[in-house]
Amino acid sequence: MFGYTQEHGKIITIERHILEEQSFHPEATGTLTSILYDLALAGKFISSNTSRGGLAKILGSTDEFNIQGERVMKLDRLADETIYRLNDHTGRMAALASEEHAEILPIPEKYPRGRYVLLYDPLDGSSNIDFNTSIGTIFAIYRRKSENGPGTLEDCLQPGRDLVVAGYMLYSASTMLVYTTGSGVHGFTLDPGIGEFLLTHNDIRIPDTPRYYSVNQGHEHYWSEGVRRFTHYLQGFDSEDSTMSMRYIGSLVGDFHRTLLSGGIFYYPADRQDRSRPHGKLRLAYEAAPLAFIMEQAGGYASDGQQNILDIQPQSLHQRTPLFIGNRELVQKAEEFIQRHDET
Ligand code: FDP
Repeated sequence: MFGYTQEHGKIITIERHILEEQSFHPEATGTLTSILYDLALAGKFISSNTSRGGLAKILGSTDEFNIQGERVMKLDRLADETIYRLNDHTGRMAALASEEHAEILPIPEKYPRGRYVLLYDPLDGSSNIDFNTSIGTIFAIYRRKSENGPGTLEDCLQPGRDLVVAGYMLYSASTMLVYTTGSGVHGFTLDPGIGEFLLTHNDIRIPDTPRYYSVNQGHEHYWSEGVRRFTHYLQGFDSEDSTMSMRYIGSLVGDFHRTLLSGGIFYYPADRQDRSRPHGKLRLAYEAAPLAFIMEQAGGYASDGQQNILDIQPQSLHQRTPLFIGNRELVQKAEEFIQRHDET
């Protein structure tokens, strides 16, 4: 009636939702709840800046290149600093790690350290920024492994299976925050009028019937035989039944979000285009693992083509991985094609 999709007619803010989730865990201290508030606040800051775009003179790039060798866009920088500054002094984090920085980001000595580490991709899909196309932030929270003192690299190098919270913010026609603490996936839409994230997508499940496949088909020339044949299978070359439409934004959060809500598969396989990155483009810790955790919670599955993404123990902060993510049957089909046609 008021335009909000709410359970039992209730309007539920993200704050209230997080508190209700916390009440199911009597042992909880409220720390994670506070971290999620801070991330939601970061999302509001970033959203406000992305929506002002050219007005705020923050489109375009700086003169610098990040650890990935990509030019740093001004909005990337702003998003990166916003998340760091909202989390460095709260006493909840042992360390942070950002896709924009080579090393982990320590908590300054003057501030207390906490029990968690936060890994984040501040602004994913940044090559889309200047074209007013959707972009996003991805976050992943783990419990620290070290007992005390400054957080360590080892604290940040944990398999996705050990995630405590994973989520993303999508800056698009509307701004959304989607997260899981391991008990379902919930989506909130920012009402810019009141500055609140309101529950609009409770307990998201990936639809059983897949709708779209999503891949940068411009790279087909560089793919392995298995990936090429899998794509032809999706296009219905093997059987008319499996013909699927394709959608590709080139902005991982946007492509993932659509796959989650519509059903289907997103993949960014390994390719032979760039010898310096034989495992594809996407980063295990900042992109693949948190999205895999969300997808699994929504009833789907994510693989690197051979194994569950959540089982991979990262060896380095910026490790890359092939990613196949979406409906379980489709991802397993991709694994089958790769096993049958590609050398390992
Ligand atoms: P971008 O380079 O614009 O930051 O991982 C980064 C990413 O975007 C993903 O968001 C996106 O899925 C992918 O790269 C797009 O890569 P291609 O241009 O090679 O398709």
